[in-house]
Amino acid sequence: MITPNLIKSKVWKTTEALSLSAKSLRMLFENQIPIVQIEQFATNQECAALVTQANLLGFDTYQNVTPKIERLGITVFEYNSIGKEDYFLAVDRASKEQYRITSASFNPLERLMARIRNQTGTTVRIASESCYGSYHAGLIRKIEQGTQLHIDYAPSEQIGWEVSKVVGQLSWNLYLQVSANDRGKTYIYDRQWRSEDERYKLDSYGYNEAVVSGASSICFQPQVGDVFIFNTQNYHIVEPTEGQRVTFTSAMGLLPNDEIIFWS
Ligand SMILES: O=C(O)CCC(=O)C(=O)O
Ligand SMILES: [Fe+2]
Repeated sequence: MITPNLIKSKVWKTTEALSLSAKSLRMLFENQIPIVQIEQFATNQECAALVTQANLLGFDTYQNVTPKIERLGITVFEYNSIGKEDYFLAVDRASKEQYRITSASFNPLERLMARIRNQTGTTVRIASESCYGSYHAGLIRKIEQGTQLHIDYAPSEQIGWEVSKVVGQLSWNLYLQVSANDRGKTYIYDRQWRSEDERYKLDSYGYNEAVVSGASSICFQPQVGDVFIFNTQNYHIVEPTEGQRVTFTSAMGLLPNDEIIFWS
């Protein structure tokens, strides 16, 4: 059990990455630890096969996002301005496209959901919306020029969507391809978004770095096949890389009834 009623913003008790368990997930939702790491979640071969298939289908570029980020799959972030109805109309096509990729290798989302189900014993499912049905979950994403400093937090960003009911939000990334050099690290700050931070907002998603001034941070250098999970109410930023940096990713949230939901 994850006990969502305990969720409060706390400071990190450690900067170490913990392995996946019911306890470490709860600590991550409560912002007591910065990351959960699952080493060797997938083999190099499994990851390479996903990248090959994704490249065959071709990536789209995120709308209204600089620097450029590419993805396969749809996001609530982009459909916020287009409309919820259109998002749900696009789910079927996105799921079929995802199947064409994962059927050539394996489905990282299903593997992760099964592991979390085993560890926590709680209901673990794809998010759904009354009247519209299932959300899409699972992007293949290329972040090569880095990101701005940002958060991903449905209670503040997806108002009016069911996913905004989560009491804590995480992101998980399976690193499918990374460049050999020492770049493309992900930095996470021990500083969670609060409503008064909106004055630091720069554009569609970036925040001025003054918002994290004085906050401690950790960074990690992903290896192919690893999964890293972190709390996306915390400010975070990905540094640019030279070459390819491809992940399989989605959002993951805890509902007040203890269910864990996934969406993109
Ligand atoms: O690619 C990464 O390491 C993290 C990307 C990110 O901003 C997220 O997953 O929320
Ligand atoms: Fe993010």
